[in-house]
Amino acid sequence: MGVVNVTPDSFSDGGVNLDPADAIASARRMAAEGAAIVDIGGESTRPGSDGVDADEELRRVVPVLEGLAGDVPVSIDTSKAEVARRALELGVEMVNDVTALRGDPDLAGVVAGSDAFLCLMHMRGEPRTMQAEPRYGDVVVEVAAFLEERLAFAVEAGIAEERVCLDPGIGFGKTVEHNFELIRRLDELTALGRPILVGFSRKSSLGKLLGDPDATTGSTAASVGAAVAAYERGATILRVHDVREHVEALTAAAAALP
Ligand code: HH2
Repeated sequence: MGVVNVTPDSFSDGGVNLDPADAIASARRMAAEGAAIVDIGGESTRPGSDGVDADEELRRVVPVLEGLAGDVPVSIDTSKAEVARRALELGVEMVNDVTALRGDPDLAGVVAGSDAFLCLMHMRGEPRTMQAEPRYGDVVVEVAAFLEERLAFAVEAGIAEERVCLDPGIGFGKTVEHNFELIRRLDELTALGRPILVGFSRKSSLGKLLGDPDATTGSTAASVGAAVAAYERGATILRVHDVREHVEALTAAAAALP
């Protein structure tokens, strides 16, 4: 899954794809480089961010979705029913909701009324406050219980279980150690029986791991290392900014694994 943020303030590619023509070109390039789907987002969820309203989010993403319609498989990174509804009309195949259907009470119905796929992600707190001293008893047990509960909620709302994937939410209310613990014990999440999506790409934990305590991003090389480890532990969708590098590394990893 390639990432295209149509935002001025995303933590690693803010501003790069704010112009719709640039965003469309980036998404096309990612598809050509081997991305199976491209995740388009109009709102940053980086730590400390406040979010934008639906009108602004639509203003950012609609021209991009119109430009890509029919050409490139697209997922919409949104928590808002209104944005998801419009995106589905424009042909997106997946709704990627970082709030796991807790942000907008109407989103579950919008997804249930379509034949779209859905990603449910774990987040502790909200982007504005989530990195303030995150604490867990056992992070993996708590994330697994949360995802299991949100999956049951989605199914109860009429969304087919076969269309849902689950995501531990790397960097969303977690320390460096929490994030790596989730990858080390990813088998406890694959045991939930749904495909697991991991988004470690460029996240600050990678920069912190490599020795910069104030890092806000991580390198491509570190991102690729984390993605290969997640893949080896059973992740089937890797959400990444640098598609070519990840496709090459994952192709080699796949050939080398039993
Ligand atoms: N991470 C980000 C945004 N959306 N969705 C899923 N399912 N999983 C993730 O790990 C995830 C996500 C944050 O990364 P990015 O989109 O690059 O930045 P920003 O939120 O600042 O736009």
